[in-house]
Amino acid sequence: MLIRSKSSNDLTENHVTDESVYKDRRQLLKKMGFVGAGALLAQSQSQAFSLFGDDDDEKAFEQRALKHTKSTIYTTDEKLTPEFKVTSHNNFYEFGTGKSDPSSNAQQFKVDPWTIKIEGLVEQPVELGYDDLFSAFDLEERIYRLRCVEAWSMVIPWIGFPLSKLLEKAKPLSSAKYVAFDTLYDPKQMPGQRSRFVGGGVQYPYVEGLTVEEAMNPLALMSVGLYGKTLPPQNGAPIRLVVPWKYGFKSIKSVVRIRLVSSEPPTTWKRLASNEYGFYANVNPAVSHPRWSQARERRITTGGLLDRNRIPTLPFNGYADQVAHLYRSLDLRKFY
Ligand SMILES: Nc1nc2c(c(=O)[nH]1)N[C@H]1C(S)=C(S)[C@@H](COP(=O)(O)O)O[C@H]1N2
Ligand SMILES: [Mo]
Repeated sequence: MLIRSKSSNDLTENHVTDESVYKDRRQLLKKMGFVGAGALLAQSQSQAFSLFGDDDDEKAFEQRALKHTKSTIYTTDEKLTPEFKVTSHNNFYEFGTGKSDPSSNAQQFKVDPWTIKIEGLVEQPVELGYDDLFSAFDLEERIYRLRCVEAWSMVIPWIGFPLSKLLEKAKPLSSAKYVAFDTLYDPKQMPGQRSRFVGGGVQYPYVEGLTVEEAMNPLALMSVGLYGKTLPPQNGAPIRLVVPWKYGFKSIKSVVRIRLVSSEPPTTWKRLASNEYGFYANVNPAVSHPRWSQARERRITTGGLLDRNRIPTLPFNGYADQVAHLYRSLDLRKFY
């Protein structure tokens, strides 16, 4: 089948844990020769990158309301992370490595027209255009926890459709064992892709992957919106993956290509530091990152100065009932 149609101040976030983790990541990149010493001294990332444009007077990206139903299954009673926090505290290295860089540098990002292709080991390659993203599938709101490997977390009302529905359209062959995802590569629009300094030394495009069984799990979501509206660019507009039982870096943003493949595809953070970030990256309080514990997390609930809500991290980020069976034969210390 072929479907074709056409700033906040980040300082309040620099609490002790986050800051040490952040510095650790920067130290790693520095060791690898990607970041100059000057960058480590920079107090504020947004200041450091203000040379990429003073967009205060430029028009902000416009979101539009999305028709959707609310899932009664994929929900939680936990307090939602406020929308302003979900859209201003981001990791999207294509727009800079500071938490407030994506929201300040991505406002001019063009998401329409957009094409996402599903190809590789499939019977029927599929291509969706921008409008298809919102009309080809029923859209559902799901409230998921998002647990970053840096030990902070949010509770986010996403809107989207199951990844399985998209893959089924393409009819994967039985030889397909993995699913590979690519983010857009467009250095003209993404300052991080033009410079190692801005992009944290990541080899672009950002790539991610899942096993076919993981991709077919009902929890795996293709998100096209949050808080009732289309995604803002900093959250991965116009379409991104959300795999809530894995560390946040698996939830790849602004996806343009999905490929069914026969062997484990490269993934961005594993490629950068395979001893620290694995292919599976399931949230696991029992397996520490080599440089910090994963036993607890800072849940962002108000986004205010006193938002110091530290809670235990749950195996598979609290989704063990739905996904633990996928890993019964795997040693999760080895396959981290
Ligand atoms: N293309 C791309 N996708 C990405 C990232 C990135 O830098 N580039 N960062 C990841 C990380 S580390 C996290 S925690 C989540 C953050 O998603 P959010 O900003 O919507 O909360 O996006 C993930 N997806
Ligand atoms: Mo993350």
